[in-house]
Amino acid sequence: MEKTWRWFGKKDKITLEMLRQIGVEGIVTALHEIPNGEIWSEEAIRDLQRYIESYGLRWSVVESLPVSEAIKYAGPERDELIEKYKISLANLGKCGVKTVCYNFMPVIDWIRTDLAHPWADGTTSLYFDRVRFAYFDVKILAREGAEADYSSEVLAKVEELDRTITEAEKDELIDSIIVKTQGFVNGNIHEGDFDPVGIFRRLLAQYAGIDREQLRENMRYFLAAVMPVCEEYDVNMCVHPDDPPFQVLGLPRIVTSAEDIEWFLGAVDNPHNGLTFCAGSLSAGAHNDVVKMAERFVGRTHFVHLRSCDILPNGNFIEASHLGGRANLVELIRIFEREKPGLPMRVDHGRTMLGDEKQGYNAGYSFHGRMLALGQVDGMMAVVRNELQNQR
Ligand code: DNO
Repeated sequence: MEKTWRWFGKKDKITLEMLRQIGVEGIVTALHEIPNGEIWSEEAIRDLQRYIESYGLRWSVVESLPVSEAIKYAGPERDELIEKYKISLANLGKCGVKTVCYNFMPVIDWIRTDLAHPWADGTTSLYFDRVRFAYFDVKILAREGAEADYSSEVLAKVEELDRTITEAEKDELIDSIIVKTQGFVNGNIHEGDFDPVGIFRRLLAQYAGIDREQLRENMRYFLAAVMPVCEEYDVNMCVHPDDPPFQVLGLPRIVTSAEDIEWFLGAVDNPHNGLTFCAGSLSAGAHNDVVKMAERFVGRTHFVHLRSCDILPNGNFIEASHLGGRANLVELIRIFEREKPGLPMRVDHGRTMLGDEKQGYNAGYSFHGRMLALGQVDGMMAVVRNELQNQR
């Protein structure tokens, strides 16, 4: 697989010079400064591409070309936004950037409740705590009917937490769930936004009455509309699975399981309609057998995120070592190296360690932690390639 790295553009403290030194071959990035829904011009794409190439690297994958909310909930401006999306795709294709990652998660992209969960060795990682998440939903967001989505056991713990939680802890929870994890991935809420909870409530309201079936239909509509451009310019679209892979906050999530993936691949059955195989997101769902899913969907996988989660007995999940957890990266690498050796792969997230915590990196996107993970993955890939050679 091609070793790629998510880089957040010229303002990223982690420079292309540093990445070249640690063996990165391809860059995963986006035109982060262009607002969601606006056209990516050929000139702007070429400008960033030339910059990347001047370091001896290539722009391998776009993550993400964001799909605007109105496309997801089928607002009146949907067709106009899709036309713009098609122009951006064509411009990327003309420049030779042909793998485009996006997601179809309503309102909120990936979700964690704790961005610095301590490990015994002094490092920290990302974490999802079911009770704290329910607390956010029931007590902070105060979403109508939220209680119905949680067990009585979880609700009892929410009440318990309510007796001890401080205002500062509440703010931190809001920051973790809807601010710090969202802005830098071109999400709906950004650091410094006034009243993020109010913005969030307004966004949720746009999805009133939209259930799984309707969201699926909107995804099918979007994919069918962009496929002709993908065919013309040989661009591969690859949807990122929902993270975590289950329903949240009363919103439908439709890329959570093997059945969901089968559905969207079949709904628009075109090889350009594919998947970002995010082992981390998928492994956070107890219903997902990640290795089996890789075997089943490798043919339509255009991009891979290597990361692994552990699900704890209380249902919380933690981002595990890239060498451990439920995802079984060794087996995944065996499948991808055998079936599609050229696939772009990036290590996804890493521990915060060795001073990363002082750098203000985007949540999950440390330097040392990701470098360690890349070293581990690089080693696994070398062993797997050796196995494959010996079999020939
Ligand atoms: C989080 C990322 C996601 C991903 C988007 C793709 O770390 O994996 O935010 O980039 O969902 O559109």
